[in-house]
This record gives sequence, structure tokens and C-alpha cells, in this order.
Amino acid sequence: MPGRPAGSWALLGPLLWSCALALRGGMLYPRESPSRERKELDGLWSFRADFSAGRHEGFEQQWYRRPLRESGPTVDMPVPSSFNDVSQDGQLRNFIGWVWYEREVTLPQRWIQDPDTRVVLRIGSAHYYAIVWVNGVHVTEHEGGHLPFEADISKLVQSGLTAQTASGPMSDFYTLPVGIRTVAVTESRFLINGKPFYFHGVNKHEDSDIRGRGFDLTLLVKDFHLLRWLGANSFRTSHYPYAEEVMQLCDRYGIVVIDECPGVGIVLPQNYGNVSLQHHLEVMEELVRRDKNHPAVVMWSVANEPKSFLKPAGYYFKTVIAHTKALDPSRPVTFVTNSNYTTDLGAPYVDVICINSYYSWYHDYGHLELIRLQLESQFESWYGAYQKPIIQSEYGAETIAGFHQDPPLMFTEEYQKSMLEQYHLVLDQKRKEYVVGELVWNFADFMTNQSPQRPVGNKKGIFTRQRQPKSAAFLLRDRYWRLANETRYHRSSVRPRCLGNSPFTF
Ligand code: GCB
Repeated sequence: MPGRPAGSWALLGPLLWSCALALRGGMLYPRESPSRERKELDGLWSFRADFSAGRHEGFEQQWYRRPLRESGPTVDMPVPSSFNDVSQDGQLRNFIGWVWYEREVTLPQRWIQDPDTRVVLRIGSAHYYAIVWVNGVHVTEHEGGHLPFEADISKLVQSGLTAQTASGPMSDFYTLPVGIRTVAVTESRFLINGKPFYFHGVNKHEDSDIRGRGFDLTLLVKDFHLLRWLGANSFRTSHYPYAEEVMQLCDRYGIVVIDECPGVGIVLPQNYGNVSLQHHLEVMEELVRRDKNHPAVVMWSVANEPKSFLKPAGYYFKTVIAHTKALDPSRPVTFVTNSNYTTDLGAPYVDVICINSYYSWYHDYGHLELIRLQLESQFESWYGAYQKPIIQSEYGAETIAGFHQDPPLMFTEEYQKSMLEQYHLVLDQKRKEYVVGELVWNFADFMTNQSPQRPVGNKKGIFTRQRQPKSAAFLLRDRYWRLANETRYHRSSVRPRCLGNSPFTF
């Protein structure tokens, strides 16, 4: 593996590299100390289940001899986790047999160069029978899960491999995956690489049971499996920037992102003051600085549902949007509005109009039959006023999984479905003209403050907070895959390498 300080790849996990010296007769938990370092190998591993009839193909073909991707397709698997639970693949859920995990690891140069450093590979727990290879060499086996085992691999990794450049040994390494594409907006279209792009996606939250808001790799991979299941091609980071790991996966799997800053709750005149404005500009600087290298990000959203009809809103949004464009001239900028088209003072400055509307929910509730009329008039009025492409950036209905009524009543699964269907009738007309996207509210149920409108949190998810589908998820799944098939372009026969091992490549 040229160009790496240590080209090491290991099969099976979860693993932990450490310089720890195992106590003779015992096994110490690897703790850092002035003489010991550890390197966590948790994270995304390449994975393949051996579905061959005898479950033995991996051994027959010696999958351990080469990087796993070279012997067949792989998927990303979070470690630690149970592969059965993360996947949406029914076959994998019930799989019994050999599965192969692989991870490429870059070791600190010193570990490799110093012959006195002992390098130990430790597996905390692997079910049920584990065989471990490093660089194709068998290093250990272990029977039974739950308990740790380890192997001294010093000799294997200290094989004298030192990365060199033409000018001598390198002292710093950084790798950055790169993706290149263009984004542009016309009067009625959103273009990616010069081709019309239609957002069929979701709004998300970083939220789940127990963890609440916080990065969780296993949950993230589950969510990406669900996005794939759904046929979604995009999401908005409502209402704040998400963890960088999320953005990395979007790049990897080709999920298009509207990247939103935490500009939520700009609803009082004093929110438009100078202190607020200055802070908003700084936040946009931080966001653009962090995410500008992610090709998945195609548009910045500077706010969600501000009271953009208040007098200072015009100057405020003109300034924030101009500043964001100056920071990044390559991407369009928007904010998400729920104001009226006649009074919105920020809309003149956005590139794309993003509208949230909850017809038949927060007003005229129960009146599904009014949606078509109201939505049509919403689109026509906004387009008439601005001649800019429009995204339906939120729409949805509170739905308690397991509540059923026919004819549909609010809070039931039938109501959520019927409401989506009514929206889709109009979206299908208008997407032929100037509507360039639809993002349902919300991907999954999430926790909120208590209020009479929130039956233990916001229940507008098409999945529950535990990531199980409500009836509407199946409706949307049919629609999104239809849209995907209708609007996608032929892929060239050359697949980009970074997507080579993704289950999400379209
Ligand atoms: C909205 C907000 C979103 C809420 C949603 C709702 O307009 O943008 O943050 O969660 O409505 O369900 O009320």
C-alpha cells in the first residue's frame, strides 16, 4: 500500500490497536498511560456476509488475502453493532454463517519504526467464532463472544515500511475525499452538473430514544439504510448543522443536502438587531468553513421560519445572504419561509423559495379536501411574484403509529397518508413547471417540549422514533422510487471509486 505510513488491513472486529503489554497470566484493559497508547478501531468497517450455499466461499477464495472490496461487493457496517439490526435487508436479519469485516488502518509512524514498541491487536468481543488476519496473515482465532482476545502483531507491522516523498520523509499526512460537481439555479430549475435535479427527500433531526440529540454512528447507518429503502435523494439539516460524520456519509452515498444554520426562532423585532445579525454572520462563516468541501451540500439555508414580514427583515436577510454568497459563491442560498408571499421581505434575496405549509393541519384542520386548492394557489402566487424555483420544504401531519380510522381522522396513519396524497397531486403538476423539490416533515418522530399539540413529542415522522415505518412510509417509498427512476440519469460504466463499496449507489 504505497504512500501510507503503515499499510495494514485487518479482518474481523471490533478491534483495538494498542501498545499495551498484556500482563502475563492476565489480560489488562487497554488504558492510556505515559508508556501506552491506544488506537480505537471502532467506526465504519467494510462488511460482507458469505451467502454461498456452504457459507464457505470466503475461505475457498481466500478473501483475507486481498482488500475485501476486491473479492466482491461490500457494505459499510458500524462497529460495534449487530449487523442483523442495522440493515434493511431481510436476508441479513436472519443470517447465520460467516461474515467478513475489514478495516484499513493507518498506524502512527513511531509504532512501526520503533522496534521496542509492542503493538497488540485486541478484540473486545466478536461473536461467535472469530478468525483474524492482518495484511493477509492469520494472527489469531477465538471461540465465543463477549470476552476479549488479542494478538501481538509487532513483527507484522514493523516491516520497515516508511512513507517517502521525493523530497524526503513526510512529517504530516492528511487525506480528504474529493467530489466535483456544479450547482446552478435558473428561473424554474435546480441544476446539478447542468441537469435538472428534483429533491425527493426528508427533513431530519439528530434525535433518537435514550441518546436524544448526539452523534450515534449505528443510528446514522440505520437512517441511511432507511433513506435508501425510501428512495430519498436528499435532506435538509433542519434546523442546525449536523455532525460532520453525517456530511461525510452524504458525500459517500450521494445524498444531496440543504445545509441549515441554527437560525431558528427569529420572530421578535429585537432578533433583528445588530448583535444578532453580527452573530448570524459569524455562524455562517463557521458553517461554510466547516462544510464547504462537502460536494453533497448544494445549498445553504440561513434560517427557518423567521417572521420575515417584520420591517427589519429585508435588510437583515439581504445582509446575511450576501455575506454567505461572498463566503461561497459556488452555492445558492435560501431561507425557509412560512410567511405570505405578499409580505415576505427576505424572499427577494434568496435563490430558491423554500416554503413550509401545513394545510389541513394547523388550520382548516381535518379538511383534506381543501389542500389541492390551497397548495395550488400557494405555488402560483409565489412563482408569479418571484419567478424562482420552489421547494416544498415542509408538509406533514401528526401521526400516532397504530392509530387507525377510516374515513381518516387526524392523528391516524390514514390521515397522514391521505394528506400526503393530496399534496402529491399538486406537486406532480407543478414539478413539470417550477417546483424542484419536496421534503416531508419529518423523517422520524422526535422529542419536543410538552404542549397540547405534541403527543409525547412531535409525531409527524413517517418512521417512529425507533425507526419503524408508519403506513405513509410505504406510500412515500413507492413515490420516491418512481421519481428516482423517472428523473435519474444513466450512470457511466465507470463507477467512482469512493462509491464502489456503497449499498446506496443508484
Ligand atoms: C414547522 C417547523 C418545525 C416543526 C414543524 C411542526 O414549521 O419548521 O420545526 O417541528 O413545523 O411539526 O410543527
